[in-house]
Amino acid sequence: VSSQKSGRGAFLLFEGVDRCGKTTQSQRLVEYLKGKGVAAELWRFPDRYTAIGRMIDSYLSGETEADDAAVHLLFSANRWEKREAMLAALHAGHTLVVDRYAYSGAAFTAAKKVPGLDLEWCKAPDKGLPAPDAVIYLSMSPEAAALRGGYGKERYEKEEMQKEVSRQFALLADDTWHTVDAAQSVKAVESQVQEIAEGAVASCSKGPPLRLLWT
Ligand code: 2DT
Repeated sequence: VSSQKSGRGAFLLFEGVDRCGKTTQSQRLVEYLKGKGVAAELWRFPDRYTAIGRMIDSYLSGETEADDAAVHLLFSANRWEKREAMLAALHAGHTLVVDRYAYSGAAFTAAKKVPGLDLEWCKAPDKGLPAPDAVIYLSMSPEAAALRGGYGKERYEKEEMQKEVSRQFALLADDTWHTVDAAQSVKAVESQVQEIAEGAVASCSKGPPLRLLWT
């Protein structure tokens, strides 16, 4: 795989419950792609370093309280504020390996079961964002994930919440999804991830138009 000038980079997205290995696998994939001569960058959402991202960070850490709908819209705005930079990078031929995106956005808020904030409501603000070329869903039961050294102290890191999140993720699976069993060894997961990524990078080098999310 090599990025051809006429094509574009691939948008590769990792999703999954907390502690499924997304962060490790996304870092390893970037290193692997770079080693193959692919211009690859690691991105993650929420991006906690913008003004909106700092509000999200303060909410997740439990430092501040906020209305669930308002917080949902902040997470979405945090993606919209990165839209132009994402498009520029992809069109410049850079492959983006992204750790969480709008699927986490919809799954986590819908998992709260707030009246009115159903899955369709949760998806609406992200409609029209750049859509991933491939979603790599690292599938793992919340029980197994919890055994991996336990959850941290952030707001959503509780087994009950994670169970509901994984139910919501299942409702979001679409034709870009590749489910990888995250309970396998790091190496086994890694090689499946590499195969999916190489396929997407190769087809994006032919320059297919980027799709718009949920439209
Ligand atoms: P990290 O642990 O990966 O930093 O995620 N989340 C994330 C949402 O509720 N909505 C979103 O749109 C996104 C991207 C998932 C921090 C937590 O934020 C949740 C876990």
